[in-house]
Amino acid sequence: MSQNQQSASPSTAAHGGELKWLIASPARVAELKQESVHLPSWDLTFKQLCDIELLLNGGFSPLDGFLGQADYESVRDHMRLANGVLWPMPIMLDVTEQFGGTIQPGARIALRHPEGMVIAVLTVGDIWKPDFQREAQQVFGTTDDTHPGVFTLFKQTNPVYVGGKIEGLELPIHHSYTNIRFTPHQLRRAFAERGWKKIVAFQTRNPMHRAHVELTQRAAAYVGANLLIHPVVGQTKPGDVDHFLRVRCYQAALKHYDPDTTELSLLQLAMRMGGPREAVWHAIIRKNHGVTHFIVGRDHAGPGNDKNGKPFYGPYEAQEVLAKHAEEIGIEPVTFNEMVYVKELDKYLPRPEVPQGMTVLNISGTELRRMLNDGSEIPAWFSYPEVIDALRATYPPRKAQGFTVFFTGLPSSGKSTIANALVSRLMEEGSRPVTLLDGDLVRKHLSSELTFSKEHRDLNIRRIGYVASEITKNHGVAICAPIAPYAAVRREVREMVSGYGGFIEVYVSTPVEVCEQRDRKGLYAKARAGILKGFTGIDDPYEVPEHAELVIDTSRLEPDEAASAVLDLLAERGYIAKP
Ligand code: PPS
Repeated sequence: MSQNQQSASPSTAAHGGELKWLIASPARVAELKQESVHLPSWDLTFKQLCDIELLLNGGFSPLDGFLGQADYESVRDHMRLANGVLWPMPIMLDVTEQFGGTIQPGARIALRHPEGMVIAVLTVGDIWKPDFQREAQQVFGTTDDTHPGVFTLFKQTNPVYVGGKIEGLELPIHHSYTNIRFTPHQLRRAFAERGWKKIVAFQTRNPMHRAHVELTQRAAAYVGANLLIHPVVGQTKPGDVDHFLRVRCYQAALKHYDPDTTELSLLQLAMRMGGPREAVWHAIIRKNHGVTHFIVGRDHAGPGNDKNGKPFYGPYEAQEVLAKHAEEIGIEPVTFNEMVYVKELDKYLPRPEVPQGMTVLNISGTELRRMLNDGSEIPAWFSYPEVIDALRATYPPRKAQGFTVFFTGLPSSGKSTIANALVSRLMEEGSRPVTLLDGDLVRKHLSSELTFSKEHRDLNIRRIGYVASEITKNHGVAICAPIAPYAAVRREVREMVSGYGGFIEVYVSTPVEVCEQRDRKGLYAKARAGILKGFTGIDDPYEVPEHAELVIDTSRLEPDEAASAVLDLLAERGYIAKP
């Protein structure tokens, strides 16, 4: 495929507008480089990098920068820009109060890749403090932070929004799969060169198995179109398998398509898991990439269930909302029924077409995870050998996976003592290398400059989570034992780790009176005397875990018994052999 960035395709972008390309001319880039030396810099987060890539390459056409306040409010409340153009997702640059305080409308900011390159220069239009509760309610229809989009908004988004036009210097650099990351302009050009007029796109964030291949082939045949497999490899749902494994699966699945009619391209999108609104957004993005049809399944971009176990959106809501706006976008949605394997016929059929009395076989995502975890055989009707091999290489059975045991509890609750006992027992067991990340040890070696403010405690826990996730990814054992008093950052750590292996949260629930009586370091006494301020359990809060895998009260259990309880749970879950 041609790497030329400029579009040769006559087809218009979503809503009939022009397809944007916000990278400046070489002469202007040289000027911007000079100018940016003197500008305030903002280091883009991963999510912002995903957003800016699609702004710059035209994937987010008609946007030509981050939304200003009027556009933001209009998008939030009406799914439209202030000029009435359909646009469902607020895209702003979120910055800290400190940074926001240093800039004014009209200022120019150098937006930098974490590796230091200036990606774009932003001319500040508006700066404002958004109402996150309202945004969550309007955009996601809920303020329940079990919803990943709401969680990101409440807990991981900076409090100040900046809007304004951007001038691009270069697209964010990628080091993986660079030969299958095509911009909207490149894809359109390729489609035009190949004479493809009708193209149906398939969005996914999961590995592809036979059912997906059958479904996409059927959809393409049904509308008489070529096929674009367009998986998201930016930010997806927390706990998803990493994109390396997924792309290996896509490449393996691709062998079962006709290369003359099918294209694979990766999309660096930061998903919000916003269900119906997200489906509309995905369709606009796909239209911008030159496709004419878009496959939308059941529960498209679904965030899962709310805190009461009920789905956030109806199963067909995304299809319904997209159908209403499809014409305006200029794309045809292709809805489909679930494809299932019919045993007697040895083939896949849409569920409603299965002849009566025949046996339908299906393996859900959860079931597949279980089969990989316990090493059971995955039937050939379900997937392709190369896909199964790729999955097995990353997801060995649990007995060979890494895991993290994360103790949390009040000071002197017994976390370190149990953690130390557990480390010894796991070293005796000997199946994997074991690393202890005890609260005091981490503060000495990794976090010596941090205080006990909320911000610093969160940073401390994120560091522990990061190290634990790396250890888990490399099939080792991380035993963490910080206080970790705040629920939100504990959840972040769970999400960081659980994509790579096991995560066992152990709440050491020893009552505060018992902890205070023990007072092994004399810190409770200091806190009571007012010498030590902000001490957890005395004048700083401890948010009790609601979803811990295990609760241990050391006023009732000896350390060795407590360690045994953890080992029993690890054995029950298949991570270690039964003691
Ligand atoms: S946190 O909140 O998770 O970052 O805390 P952590 O790093 O685990 O704390 C390690 C030990 O620091 C001692 N210490 C305090 N704890 C709580 N609040 C305040 N203000 C404080 N100042 C010092 C405390 O003894 C912690 O160790 P443990 O093992 O929990 O007693």
